[in-house]
Amino acid sequence: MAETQTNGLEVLETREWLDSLDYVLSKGGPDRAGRLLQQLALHARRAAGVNLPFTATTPYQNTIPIRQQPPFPGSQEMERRIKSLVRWNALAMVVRANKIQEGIGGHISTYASAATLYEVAFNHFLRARTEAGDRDIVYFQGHAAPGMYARAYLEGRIPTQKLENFRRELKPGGGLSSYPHPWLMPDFWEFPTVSMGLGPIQAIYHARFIRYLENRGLKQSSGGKVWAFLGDGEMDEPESLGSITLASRERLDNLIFVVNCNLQRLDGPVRGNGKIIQELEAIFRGAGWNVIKVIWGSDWDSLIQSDRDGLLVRRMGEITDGQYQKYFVESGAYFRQNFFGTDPRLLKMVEHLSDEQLARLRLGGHDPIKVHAAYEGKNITHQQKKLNDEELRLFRSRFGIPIPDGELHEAPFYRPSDDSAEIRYMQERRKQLGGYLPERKVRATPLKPIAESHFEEFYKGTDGREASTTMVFVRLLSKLLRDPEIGKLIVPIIPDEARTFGMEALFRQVGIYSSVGQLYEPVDMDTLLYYKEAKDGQILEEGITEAGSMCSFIAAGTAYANHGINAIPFFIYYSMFGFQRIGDLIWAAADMRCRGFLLGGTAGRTTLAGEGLQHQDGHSHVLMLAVPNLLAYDPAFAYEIAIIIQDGIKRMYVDQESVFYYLSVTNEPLPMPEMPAGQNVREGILKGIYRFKPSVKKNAKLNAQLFGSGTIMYEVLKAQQILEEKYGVAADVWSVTSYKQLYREANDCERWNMLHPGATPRIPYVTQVLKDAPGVFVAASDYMKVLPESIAQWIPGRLVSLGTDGFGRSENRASLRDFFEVDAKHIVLATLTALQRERQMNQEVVQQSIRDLGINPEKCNPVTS
Ligand SMILES: Cc1ncc(C[n+]2csc(CCOP(=O)(O)OP(=O)(O)O)c2C)c(N)n1
Ligand SMILES: [Mg+2]
Repeated sequence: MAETQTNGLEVLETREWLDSLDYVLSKGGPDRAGRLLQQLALHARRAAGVNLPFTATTPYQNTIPIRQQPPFPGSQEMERRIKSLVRWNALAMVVRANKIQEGIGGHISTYASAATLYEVAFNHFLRARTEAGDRDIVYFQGHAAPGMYARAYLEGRIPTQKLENFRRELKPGGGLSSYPHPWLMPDFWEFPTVSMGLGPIQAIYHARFIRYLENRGLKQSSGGKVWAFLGDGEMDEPESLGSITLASRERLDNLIFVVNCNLQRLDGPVRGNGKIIQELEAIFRGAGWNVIKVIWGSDWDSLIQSDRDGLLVRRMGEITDGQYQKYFVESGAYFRQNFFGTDPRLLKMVEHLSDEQLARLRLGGHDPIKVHAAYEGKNITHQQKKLNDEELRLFRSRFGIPIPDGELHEAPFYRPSDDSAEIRYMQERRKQLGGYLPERKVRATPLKPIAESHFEEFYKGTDGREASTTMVFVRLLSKLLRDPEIGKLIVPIIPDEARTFGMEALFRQVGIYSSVGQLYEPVDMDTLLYYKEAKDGQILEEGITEAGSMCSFIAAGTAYANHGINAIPFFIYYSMFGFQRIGDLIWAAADMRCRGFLLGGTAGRTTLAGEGLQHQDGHSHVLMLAVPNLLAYDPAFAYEIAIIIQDGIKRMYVDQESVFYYLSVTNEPLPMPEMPAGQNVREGILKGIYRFKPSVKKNAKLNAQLFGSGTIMYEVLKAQQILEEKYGVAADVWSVTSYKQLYREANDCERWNMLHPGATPRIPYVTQVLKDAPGVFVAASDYMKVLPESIAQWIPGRLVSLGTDGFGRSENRASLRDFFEVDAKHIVLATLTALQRERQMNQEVVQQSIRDLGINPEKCNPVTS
């Protein structure tokens, strides 16, 4: 291409065409020119089959041409000085943190390369309050946190002491968290963005959720925008790009991604052999986004304007990112020779510039490449955390910070006085934009307690009729949806499994949210439960995206803070595709003090029949142990679900606790019993254990305590009967609704006792309730054995744990429970074995029981088979 362009005739021909186009442009404007070009392309294709190569990219130049640049609205000089102050203090924070404690860390270059992006936004765009009373929602790039702290310090919002304790949160008086963590800094950060990829996907779903709130009439104010500041390396995370079509499909013009293409990630260039800016442009344009590229700074303007034949822009487009990085660190002479030297005409374009000017051409300015060049270009690696005194001196001088050489070694912070021009300017700008950012506030007022009457029907049981716990949940949800107070606040979220969970009745009851309503006649229109989409629909039917659904859950579950709306999300999903699929988003939700209910549907390794290894979940409850502020329940009965959800709404929305819930629900239809009488049943359900069914056998010599959870409870109840009838063992059955709650509380007691040696020791709840329970202890659940074992040390006796360790199988429930050894016969055998170990039973009885129960002692071990 370049070669043919040097052919004189062609050059002339091209010129003529360009002149003609210029004429059309000047007479008819860009629209006319665009139509003409389309017609030309069509003509070339029809007449001679000319195939224009498909391209989603535009040339490697700024999207906004020089002519269309609006004038800069503020004082560039003042903003330059403020930026220098922010940059100095951000740098000093990291350098000081590392000087005081070697290796405490912190990123310098992320913020350094993005400072201009942030400062322009802070001074002119990011609104803490809009005229309509709305506000912008901002996802800050996690690794740029030092810049946000430094700015807040200059704004007078963070004292020097805290800045001093950056990354030293446990110091007296507290410090600043390394990255954005609402859990640790609940008045400052709103979004934990530092696990890369989670910010962009959450921003998309948040922007969509805002539209949902508006369309449903829950949010009055509008006009706020969602901003996400992102790294170019970060865009490789599947979460970053995986949901971008949602934004265009939903026409989310309230969403802005600012991708800082500094071409660099930690180890090296993001696309050494390619061009990340072009790659991202193609992806986003292809997905229907409006992409604005900012590549070259004003210094290049005159060169670009004189590039009549497009030689320069073509050359710019040829260079790989890796090579650009080389230019940033090389001399002007190298740049001249290597970049411009490929064509005498290019060389001519810059002959009026000295090598020095050429080098400066690439550095300085306000665009990301130049900011990046100014910092990184000095051979400072991306991971650098320490600077020597000479480097500090250079920075000090470049930023014009009045710190004498003698004090530089300490990298002191610097804040001009409140009445300095800089501080007054930045305060005034923020005032104009409605206040400071970031700032986290709880904007909703607590809900009033909800009516007990919604829950009462579930206390009575089903009178022998069979119902799965999923059906129970769905029934409860549909009742709550009708509540005059909280009904509208409920946000049901489903990734394409509503019919699996028997929720299709809700389609009709509350509708599926769609920003455009329903533009087609659904095929199932004539059925009662047709797929009804509506603009004010309440269900978020997300399609097959657990990650997207979780982002909706987070947007809804944090709306109490972000939007002053007590949205109550219920996200029901295939439990296997919960924590192990999107655990990091659950972790982020926890950090964000998100509220709401996660429901792991079709739960249980042996309860989900037929589906096999990749569907049967026997470990989500183990994984959920990890999330500090999550309450996890594995309920067996309808009334347990009612009590837990009732309490959850109270704790989260009335009492305003920063907790959220996980309930596993199953699809095995079973008769739901009535709630046993007794004061402590309700308490036991919430705390994790209560006696569900004592043995009818009085004064038995042999005793056992059986723990059951979820549907395995029914196997435990069968075992209770066999033990009583065939082996003379009086067994009490306990419902364990939450091993996690018991584990947490027992640890709490232990810890308190350790720290208070002289005081009366606290006794864990589980120990208290079992204190007079005689005999052996056997637990069975549809989860891994480690779950009951987590509380073994607080049981007044040795605990035998039966569980479902291993890979699932496609089979029916009975075979699965036999295979995993969690059915009634194995519970009986485990109990007899425990009794024998206590020397309360003869070995012969146990041996005989194996034959009687029909257990094959040589069967393979499910854990490894
Ligand atoms: C999910 C995840 N993986 C890895 C990291 C560790 N990490 C921190 S910064 C970084 C590189 C970031 O590069 P980029 O997104 O280009 O940001 P830049 O600092 O260049 O602005 C990595 C890999 C992380 N924070 N999150
Ligand atoms: Mg980068």
